[in-house]
Amino acid sequence: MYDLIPSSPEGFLVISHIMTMQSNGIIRIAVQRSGRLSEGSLNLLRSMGLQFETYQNRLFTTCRNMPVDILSLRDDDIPEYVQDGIADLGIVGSNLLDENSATVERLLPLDFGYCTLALAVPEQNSIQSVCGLSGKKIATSYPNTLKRYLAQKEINAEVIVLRGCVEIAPALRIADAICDLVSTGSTLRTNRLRILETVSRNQAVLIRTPRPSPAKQKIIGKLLLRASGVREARVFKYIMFNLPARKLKDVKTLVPGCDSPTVMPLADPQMIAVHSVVEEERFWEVVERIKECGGSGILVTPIEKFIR
Ligand code: PRT
Ligand code: ZN
Repeated sequence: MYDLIPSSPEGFLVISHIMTMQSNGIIRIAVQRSGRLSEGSLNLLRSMGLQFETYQNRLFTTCRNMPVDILSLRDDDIPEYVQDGIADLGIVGSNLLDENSATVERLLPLDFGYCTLALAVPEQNSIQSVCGLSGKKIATSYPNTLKRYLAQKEINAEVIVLRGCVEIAPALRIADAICDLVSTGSTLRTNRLRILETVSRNQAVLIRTPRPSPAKQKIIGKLLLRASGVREARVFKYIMFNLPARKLKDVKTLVPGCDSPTVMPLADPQMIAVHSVVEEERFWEVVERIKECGGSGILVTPIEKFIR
């Protein structure tokens, strides 16, 4: 028996449907059915080479080319489904994992669904730091995470739990401050709120059930390699440039590549061509250093897949 309590009636429906299915070694991946992580999750699975169709309101999709089923669920249900082995893998926001006590293994951050969980107060409010929240009311949908944070900072505030529309709580005088997810910041601006402090930085994460069978673990291992390949391809760019040969030692540490950069001779014996990969976030810093070392003809291309 599962001790799972799904957060929606639909959850019961999914469980009963799955319980009637034969356990046939097929890997089940749970993704958000309709929300901010849906498109990113399906794009990732397609980039991993999985071929499938998606139709609205379908709970299951079977992949054509791999022993994989995709379950489309409410995001809140995914951690428990994965914990209890109803799904073998899942994609959810790390904010949900921090909030939820489900026991799952975090396999890989996925580089989409970026947001922060932030404390915010009305623009005109005189509170300037989190210490000013002592004795105040804070509205949030993330009470566990917030309580942990407040305990860590030794702030004694009252936590008001709201399931939605947290941003209007100060205007309704339900709370003095809010603790909510922020991505573009436009909701805060519209409601004339300003960020006081970031509680956590979040993104979508690939999670795994704690005890997959050895047969399933083999397929999960393959899927993980593919997911890492897709992620690394997003994080890295392929870079090519010409360089005075004598400067190679200066540049080598900047663009180490997988093991070592590829170096090729040019018609001019004083010059070489260097090919390597560079992380997107270090990109401009690296290009500036290459230029300082006399690098020229710097070409950068996206990477389709990158397996280390
Ligand atoms: O129906 P279901 O339960 O599946 O979906 P949901 O409505 O609970 O979740 P959804 O789709 O809103 O969010 C799913 C996940 O996306 C979250 O758990 C986060 O990991 C991630 N994510 C990324 C966000 C945001 N960005 C985000 N901005 N989740 C919610 N928001 C909300 C936020 O709560 C606030 O209301 O968007 C508003 C702020 O957005 P900005 O752009 O105005 O700052
Ligand atoms: Zn949800």
